Amino acid sequence: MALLIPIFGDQLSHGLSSLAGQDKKACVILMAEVDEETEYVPHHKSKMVYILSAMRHHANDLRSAGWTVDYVKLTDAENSGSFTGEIARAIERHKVSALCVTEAGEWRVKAMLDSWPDRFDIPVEIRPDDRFLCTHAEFESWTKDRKQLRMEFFYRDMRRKSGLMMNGDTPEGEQWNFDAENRKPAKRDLAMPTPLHFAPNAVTQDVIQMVERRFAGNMGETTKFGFAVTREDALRQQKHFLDHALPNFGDYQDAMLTGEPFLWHSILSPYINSGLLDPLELCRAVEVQYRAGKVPINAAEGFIRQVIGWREYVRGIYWHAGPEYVESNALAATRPLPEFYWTGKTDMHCLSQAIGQTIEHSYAHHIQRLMITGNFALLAGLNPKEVHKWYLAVYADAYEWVELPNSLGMSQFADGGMLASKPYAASGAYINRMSDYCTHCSYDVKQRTGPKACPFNALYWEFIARNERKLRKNPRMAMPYKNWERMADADKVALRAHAQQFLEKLG
Ligand code: FAD
Ligand code: DLZ
Ligand code: SF4
Repeated sequence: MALLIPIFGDQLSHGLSSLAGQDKKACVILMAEVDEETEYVPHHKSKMVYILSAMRHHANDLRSAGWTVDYVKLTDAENSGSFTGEIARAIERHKVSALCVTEAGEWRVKAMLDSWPDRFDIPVEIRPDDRFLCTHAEFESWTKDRKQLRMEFFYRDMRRKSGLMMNGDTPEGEQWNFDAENRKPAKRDLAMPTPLHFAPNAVTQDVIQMVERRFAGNMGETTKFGFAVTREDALRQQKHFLDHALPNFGDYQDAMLTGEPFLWHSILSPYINSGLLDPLELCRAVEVQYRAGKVPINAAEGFIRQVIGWREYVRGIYWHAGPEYVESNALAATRPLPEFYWTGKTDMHCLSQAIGQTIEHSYAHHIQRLMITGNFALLAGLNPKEVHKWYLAVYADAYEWVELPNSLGMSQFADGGMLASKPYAASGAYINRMSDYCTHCSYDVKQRTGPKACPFNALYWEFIARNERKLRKNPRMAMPYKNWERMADADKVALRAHAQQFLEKLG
């Protein structure tokens, strides 16, 4: 009689809680490629290649470490297409007496796990996922008696808890946050590191062929596929980032440049989220670089803030908000997602750059996601659920727990401000300040109306006017509303008419 341990595609960690303390000889690990997971959104081809190849490599690593692994491929003739179906088949194959699993990463899969004790009539142990710094109970207790759930205060608690960049009770540099030093626009003459490219081996080639055959219509290219698919290679990219990109990460975190998809970002999120890299180990390595005088404080603190601050905070919000969070639509936005989100074919250069590199690499950095594709969707009033599904589909690092609060909450303000204190809405001026996109665009960022006017400008004012009733009282929106009120009526009419004409053409 065996203990069955199912491991999902975002649980590729040797220290996974469901494996801790188990007698390897008495266990069978089950890993399964299933339609249910490959089809809940039309995943980018590279995202699928990454996850399925990393799963296959992880299964081999576990076998080398002495575990018995039963691995079901998507193309196996008997594959039932669902996790639950595969558990049922494995119970038959291995005479299973009990199940042990690490908790699910999202509501959909949690509901499935919760149904297993009744469905299979054997003991099912669900263990907490201890790859996060903040437990569910800690986050819930942090939310108690707070009117607003703001990341900054949560982040300070995580600094105290982890001891990262702390000297006793005092933050390193006597300041919690060096955000103001993270906003330099980048110049083209700076030498930029490129992330390591890992040439696909035979296992990855097999997955590429299968994905190209089975998901021919999905977004993306696999010809340039170069993600790491093992922990060993992910650690190589981690070291490469620490040595070459981290020193400038702080300064240029918000910058964007034509033809430069990566700048000084780490490109580590796919590895952290699937479990190949340990986020705390990574943050400790960042602090070592800082203490050794190799990177400035705005880089080290800025990076650690993203991981133990934002990443942990959005996970907390996801579980706190509940399964109905996905239905939020505080600004009642209903416009369908334009076709160019899938093709990149638009004459707005900033959008064609951000979407084009997404098609090519299944990657865009934070400011591109927030202030280009996200900002446009917000200003144009695109349906937030469609926007959410797009982000979930197209990025190699996308799992619902991390993607949903970022897209629906932070970027679309669809939760009415549970996550962000104000909408991240901006006109072309912001994009022009933080990038060189406008100098390569057929639109003129300085014009607000007329055939050459940058669409973001009129759309911005249309957004302000359209949502006045909902946003006017937000103290952080006082300035834009003051500016709107000061504007001459004729200008207001012209701006709104221009935006509406543009939106009509959008479909
Ligand atoms: P870096 O810029 O090098 O940052 C370092 C690390 O910090 C990242 O690897 C990531 O683990 C963490 N991080 C930074 N910002 C965030 C954040 N806001 N939330 C959570 N973690 C963060 N991140 C995902 O991991 N998966 C997603 O599906 C995802 N969807 C997003 C959707 C939208 C609309 C927005 C605005 C942001 C989204 N993010 C998501 C957050 C962020 O854009 C990515 O984590 C980051 O771009 C990943 O690239 P990187 O590893 O080079 O990050
Ligand atoms: C994203 C993804 C894909 C495309 N395919 C699989 C799969 O076939 N098998 C699997 O175990 N996991 C896959 N994943 C990742 C899962 O969607 C993720 O692990 C679950 O949503 C659990 O949160
Ligand atoms: Fe984007 Fe407007 Fe700049 Fe063109 S001019 S790149 S549309 S912000």
